[in-house]
Amino acid sequence: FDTPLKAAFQKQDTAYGFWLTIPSAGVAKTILRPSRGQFTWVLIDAEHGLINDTHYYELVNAVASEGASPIIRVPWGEEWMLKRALDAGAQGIVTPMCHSEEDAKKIVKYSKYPPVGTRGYGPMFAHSVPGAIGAEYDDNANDSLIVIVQIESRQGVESVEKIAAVDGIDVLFIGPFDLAKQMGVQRGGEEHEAAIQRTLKAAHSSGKKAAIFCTNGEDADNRRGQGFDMISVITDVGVLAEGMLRELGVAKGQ
Ligand code: 3PY
Repeated sequence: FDTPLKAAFQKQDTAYGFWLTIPSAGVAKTILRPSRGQFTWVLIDAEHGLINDTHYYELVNAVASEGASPIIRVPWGEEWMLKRALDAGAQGIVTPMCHSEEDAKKIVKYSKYPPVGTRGYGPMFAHSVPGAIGAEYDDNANDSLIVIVQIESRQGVESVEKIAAVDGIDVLFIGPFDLAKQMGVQRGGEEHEAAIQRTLKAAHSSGKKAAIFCTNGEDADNRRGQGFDMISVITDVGVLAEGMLRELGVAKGQ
């Protein structure tokens, strides 16, 4: 069952998405409706921002009903957190701070139903998410859902080839902000960029996809040129603040 993100990966298309931090189906739809088809996925962020797991169901449905893949970033790679995100109908999950091969194996185990993993059964609403895996959910969840881990620490980068090789991991997602902080280096500096490039290469060498968080279109275009497969262009709050202030400046003749 090809979700929009999975289909883009199969076609080798660059999959563009954005970061949703405001718990509002209205915000998600306001962005997705006019851009229909151009954003392949939306990251529903429950690690940071205002979203918690009681918002998942409504947000997942809002995103899926506009033809994009709802991807939930859980607060941490805990089994119960992954289970609740997947049960709400997420088409993929992102877990922060994957430091090792063991971390990656644990995330795969928590994300897959037996006999592959240990995911508990109770997909409350996953069967009815529009355009998703639908009634066939139970039999196809293991193969259809996309498992994404974030590489955003020195330990993660040092183990990145082993993480990429873990069966069931689909995407390595770079968090450039945390990566810089955790490494104690400048964002955009030489060491930081080398870690990003090593992660990109490790993903592709293992036949996996590479993703990255960007803060604007120019940044995203640069990463597209480098061969990233999944790119977050900007955040909801980023656009709101920038857009409003830009127009205020115009209004003031600045
Ligand atoms: C990071 O840059 O650290 C992220 O996880 C994306 O916000």
